[in-house]
Amino acid sequence: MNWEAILAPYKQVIEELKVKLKGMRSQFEFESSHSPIEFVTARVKPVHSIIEKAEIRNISMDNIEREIQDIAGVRVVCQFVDDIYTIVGLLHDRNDFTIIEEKDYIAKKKTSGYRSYHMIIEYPVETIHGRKMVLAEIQIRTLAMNFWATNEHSLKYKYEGNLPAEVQSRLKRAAEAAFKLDEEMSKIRSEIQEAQRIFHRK
Ligand code: 0O2
Ligand code: 0O2
Repeated sequence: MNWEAILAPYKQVIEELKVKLKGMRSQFEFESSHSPIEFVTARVKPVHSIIEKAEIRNISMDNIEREIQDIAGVRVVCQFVDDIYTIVGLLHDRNDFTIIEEKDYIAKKKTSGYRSYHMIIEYPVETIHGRKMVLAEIQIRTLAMNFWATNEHSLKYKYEGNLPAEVQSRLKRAAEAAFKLDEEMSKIRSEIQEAQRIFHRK
């Protein structure tokens, strides 16, 4: 398979989405209001991960682009839980892509303790061979959720997916602590924002 050719449109999609989301952040900053976006990262799934996921899920190579929805992945990280829903609302109002699926793992966390809001979108990308519809996954989460997910991901990698029970239960407790942190920060949100506005002006 010519992976470079297959992945080229995905690379373009994540670059375009990064520009658009970072543009939203700048607009909030120009208007000197609180930006619901702290930072944006993106990646094209590495070929070995695509192949591995296809094998585990019994997906034939012909169906990879339809069945693996996170070949293009964009992550939006926010300060507060409410910011996540502000972004979700803003993404709903756009007409440069179609939202085809949404999963709210904040309202309903995964058994691992994972929390985030996921959106699968269909994004039209212009190539020299015409327009191509490409699927992409947008993950929206707070800094605390991101901290947890990053650490849990590293541990899963280390233990090749088989986390010892003790580590699993520690991670579940850590997930609850991260959520508690989000709740506490939300309660003093207006004070934090006031402080950040003063700092920004200086
Ligand atoms: P800014 O304006 O400094 O935030 P790029 O193509 O270089 O724009 P790339 O290669 O995708 O982006 O980089 P990466 O590693 O995905 O990170 C994207 C942006 O997220 C970078 O900012 C990082 O500084 C920022 N970032 C990553 N992790 C954290 C974090 O834990 N906290 C904060 N505050 N930012 C983080 P840029 O793109 O340089 O732009
Ligand atoms: P990567 O690139 O290693 O992150 P579904 O088919 O709907 O049942 P699917 O397709 O896995 O499930 O979608 P889901 O559950 O929405 O998760 C997709 C991505 O969300 C994962 O990508 C992870 O990035 C992230 N994610 C989901 N659950 C967890 C979790 O328990 N811990 C962490 N750290 N991340 C999670 P991949 O494919 O695992 O790949």
